[in-house]
Amino acid sequence: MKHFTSVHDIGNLQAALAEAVEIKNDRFKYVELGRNKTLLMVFFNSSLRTRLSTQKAAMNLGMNVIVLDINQGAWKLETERGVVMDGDKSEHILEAIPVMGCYCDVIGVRSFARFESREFDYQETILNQFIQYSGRPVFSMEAATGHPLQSFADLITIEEYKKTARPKVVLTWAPHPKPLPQAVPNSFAEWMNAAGYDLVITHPEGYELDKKFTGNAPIEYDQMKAFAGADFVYAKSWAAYEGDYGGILSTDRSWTVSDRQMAVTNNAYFMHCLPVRRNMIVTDEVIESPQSIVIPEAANREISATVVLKHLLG
Ligand code: AN0
Ligand code: CP
Repeated sequence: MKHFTSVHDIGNLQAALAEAVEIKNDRFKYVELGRNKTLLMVFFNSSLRTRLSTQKAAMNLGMNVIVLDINQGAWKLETERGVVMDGDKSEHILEAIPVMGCYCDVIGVRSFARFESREFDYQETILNQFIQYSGRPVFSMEAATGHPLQSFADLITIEEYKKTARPKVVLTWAPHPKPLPQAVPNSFAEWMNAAGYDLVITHPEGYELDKKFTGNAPIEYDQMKAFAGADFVYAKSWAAYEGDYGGILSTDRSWTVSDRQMAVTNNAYFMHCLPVRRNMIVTDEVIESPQSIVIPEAANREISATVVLKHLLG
């Protein structure tokens, strides 16, 4: 695997899941693979899980790790070509990226959607610049349109908890005070489709995601109908993709996942990528219930990252 930016890069999904089980049974099995190899993690945005789980994954493989927070101590980077750099940005990303590539063997990049231009975000301009100019294998730690390390961990988690071969998985929008990227729901839909699960997406009208990711997954605008018989509920807030790109179209708190909706499911497990705002996305009762698997889901980030780094090293 040269780069890891979507489900298409992981190859056979069943083989990848088998590797996840192998790693989970013995996380240090490939500790020699990364000896004297260096991972550089570049963060343009905040992180708790991705930072810790990816560093742990690299340590599982015997790698050295460098973390760069672009917004804390690095030079402010210009990302557009052709700009007269007479403002507050001291360095251009077109020099910064190849320089970063000099000091490492693999690069992870976190660069969220900016919501300034749908084209800029959906072309994955920043991530692709790393791929083009770093000379290193690059992986997404959540880029503008996808968060594949999260979705891979989500898939591993569902495989661990599912009681039927093809569970009903409901991706539900939920309200949030800030406009959030579509990266997590995009990737989640893509991975669930690839796994062949019965995926249903529910959100208020106007929140349709890019079909490139959701494919043929049905959209049910009635959240209660969507939840009926669900085996897994995956909550996430996102801003509009169509029309008012990056806009908040609804603040309707009846979409907050509560016991009311969970009652019509097939005793569904509750999932969320975290960080989650309680009583906006999900009530205290649901996230604290025995059906909430958000912590094992987060724990599996170490496993998905270990499998992906192993591929990038191999
Ligand atoms: C980010 C998002 O919604 O994409 C990261 C989630 C992993 N969440 C926030 O910014 C709150
Ligand atoms: N789920 C996830 O990617 O969390 P962080 O933003 O804390 O890394």
